Amino acid sequence: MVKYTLVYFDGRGRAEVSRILFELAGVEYEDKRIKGEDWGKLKSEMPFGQMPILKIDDDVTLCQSEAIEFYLAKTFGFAGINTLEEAQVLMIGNCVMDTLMPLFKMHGVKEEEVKDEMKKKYQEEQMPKFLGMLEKLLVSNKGGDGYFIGDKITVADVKIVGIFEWLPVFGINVDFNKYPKLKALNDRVTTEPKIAAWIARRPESKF
Ligand SMILES: N[C@@H](CCC(=O)N[C@@H](CS)C(=O)NCC(=O)O)C(=O)O
Repeated sequence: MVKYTLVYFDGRGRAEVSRILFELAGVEYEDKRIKGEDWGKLKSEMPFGQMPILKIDDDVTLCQSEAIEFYLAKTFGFAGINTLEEAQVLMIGNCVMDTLMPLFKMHGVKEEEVKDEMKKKYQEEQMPKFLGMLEKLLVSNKGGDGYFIGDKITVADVKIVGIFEWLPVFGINVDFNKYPKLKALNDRVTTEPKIAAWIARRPESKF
């Protein structure tokens, strides 16, 4: 049996998609959560100075959340059924990360006025545009009542849940009713029994 250790802060953040993939696959792993005060001395041990990382059998260490997610998705069968679907899975994943980039930038801004301006633009212009495009991409797969790619859940669908979870963390209000297929997909994914069980028992966290 492969030994997996996922190391991240005590939050959902960039590790949650990987955690959900472990749950979906029913594969055991260690969910190692580093306290903020311990991070300073660990940072230099990380391959790229950041988390998450995934240790595989204590031999290999992967960094970069999206590489970790794709590795797990492919290993567990949630990355599409052929090369084209794999590319489509990565495509949706990149789209999702692009929708969140302005948020991450905003987070680093110190001046409150600039931050408020960025937030307003994000909430009123950028995010609605991104969500509209994602809704269209979803609909382009057989009307959008299933999943983003093919006929079964992939990591691309799991990543959508991230949008629904990240926005409230940053105080962004978006009317998801305007994107009914996306909203229904989020509901479908979060009520999938293994995922729902994880959401119900996972540790409470601020982000
Ligand atoms: N591109 C990287 C970004 C990783 C990243 O930004 N990690 C943050 C937490 S979400 C981190 O380790 N922050 C602490 C630091 O940079 O010292 C990924 O997707 O894994």
